[in-house]
Amino acid sequence: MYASDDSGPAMTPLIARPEWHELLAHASAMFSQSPSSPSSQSPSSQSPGTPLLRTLFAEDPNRAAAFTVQAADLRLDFSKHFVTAPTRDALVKLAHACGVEDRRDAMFAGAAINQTEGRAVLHTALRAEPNAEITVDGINVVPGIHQVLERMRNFATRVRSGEWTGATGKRLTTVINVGIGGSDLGPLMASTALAGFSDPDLTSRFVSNVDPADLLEALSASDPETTLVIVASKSFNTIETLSNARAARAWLVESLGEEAVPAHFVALSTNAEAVAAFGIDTDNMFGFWDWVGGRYSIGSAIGLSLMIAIGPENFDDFLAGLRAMDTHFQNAPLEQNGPVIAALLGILYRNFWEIETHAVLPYSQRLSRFAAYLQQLDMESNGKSVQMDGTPVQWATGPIVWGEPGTNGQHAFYQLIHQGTSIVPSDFIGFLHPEADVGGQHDLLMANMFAQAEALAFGRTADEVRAAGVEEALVAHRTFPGDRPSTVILAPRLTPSALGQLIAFYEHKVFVQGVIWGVNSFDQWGVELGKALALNIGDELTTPEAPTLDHDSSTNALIALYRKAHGR
Ligand code: G6Q
Repeated sequence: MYASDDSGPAMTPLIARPEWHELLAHASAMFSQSPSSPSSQSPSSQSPGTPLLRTLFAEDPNRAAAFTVQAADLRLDFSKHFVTAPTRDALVKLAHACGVEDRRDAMFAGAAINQTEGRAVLHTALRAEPNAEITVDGINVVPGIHQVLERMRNFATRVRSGEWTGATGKRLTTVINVGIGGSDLGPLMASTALAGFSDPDLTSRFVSNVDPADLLEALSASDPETTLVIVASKSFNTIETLSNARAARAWLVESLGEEAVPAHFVALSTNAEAVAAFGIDTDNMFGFWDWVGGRYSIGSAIGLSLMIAIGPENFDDFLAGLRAMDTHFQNAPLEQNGPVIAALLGILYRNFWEIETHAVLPYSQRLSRFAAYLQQLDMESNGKSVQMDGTPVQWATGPIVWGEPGTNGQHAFYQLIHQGTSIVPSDFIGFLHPEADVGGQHDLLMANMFAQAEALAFGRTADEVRAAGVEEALVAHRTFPGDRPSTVILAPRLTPSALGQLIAFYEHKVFVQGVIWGVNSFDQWGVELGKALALNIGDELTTPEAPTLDHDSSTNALIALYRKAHGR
């Protein structure tokens, strides 16, 4: 068992491990075989040769099956990556050497693995069965989790049925979630993804940005008499959220009076004192705990807006989906473990191919916010450059994550992925069955997804272009190098359970990478600095007396210009 005062498994520097060197030799050999690898691309190279992925598939007719993993309901096809069985073995050896399994077990057991904040990391407990036992500081946290879930279910049911009404007795039909970052992106993404499961009589809105346009847009489309405002803030001291919540409260009070607040405002937070000070009765607060990180909080009270939209039963299915992937992650051998393999491939590209970005390409319009959600999950977790013990890493860490749904992206940025000078490993995410179909369009959607993954991997050689009768002057332009690796993730349907599985798949992928890189995936000091600096500059922008500015000359000039524009 991993002890909380240990400095983690990365006692031997990652790059000094024999497994790292084995992998380096292995990856370099493969790297040099791909005509598309950066080292093979010189200005003089006329046309790339046969893509390495073509060779790998030709050598092993069983390749697709050999590199496909079933993780709960997700079918994960990793065959279009630069891996052979020995590569996979070398990657898995690295994971073993870095203590991935011990660290995973420590997380699930409630050890304080978030060392810089001295906290356990227990988003997995949020979806544990009621009879599970997970202790933090000697106390089983599971009963408390289920008590909050039960209160959420009761409240959501009453709102949905119209039993819980607004102050004037009208049914609440608009739910505005006011929160930011982890208190916004999860419920926003999941509500968008599961809109097909939502009560059509309810409208969900999300206000996050301190830009007044965000709040005004939501309020101007809402009626105070029929609106429920959910103030979602773990700390309840986030300036954006409190500013928006105060303004929303004033909007309500202006038309319905102070006494209307309890019927229209609830809070999701760990900070009961601040909730009460804000003016929300703590009877109308749904709590959670410091061991739930913001970006991992969708299964906690932060999911209340989602539960109201899709109903408690669907929310339970969502939790069951998260739990199904937890079970897979805990039990599957590493070489058959979906999140582990995905993490290791990410390490292969980031550290041995020096690739900086990773694209997430869902073939589902409902997943339009999924890449944004993963951006936070991945980049806030592993965008770190010091190890647990504070020493600098000597290897690359988290990639830049980005993406948009297909097929839209195909008509925009895919050009670069196909024929640009950067290799962008990509995740294609699709569903066998649509929520509803229109004239066979789902077939077309999926045909596009399969075709893109195929074209990226295998390309189109110059000879094939010539054979198609293309004039010589255009051959180079119409040649596709291939060797653009991707994972194809398929689920039967986009259900609450499937969404839960997808989320947990990525949570655990990010976790495994953080363990191998030796960083703390669960703090976010970079966010904290921005919060503190903005408070200071906020005062300088608004104070009536000209402040003494001691920033750099650029920041000083910007502040002065802004003050002048406002006649201050
Ligand atoms: C997430 C981060 C961050 C956080 C927001 C909102 O992991 O910690 O995105 O969720 O800053 O914080 P509050 O919920 O405390 O308002």
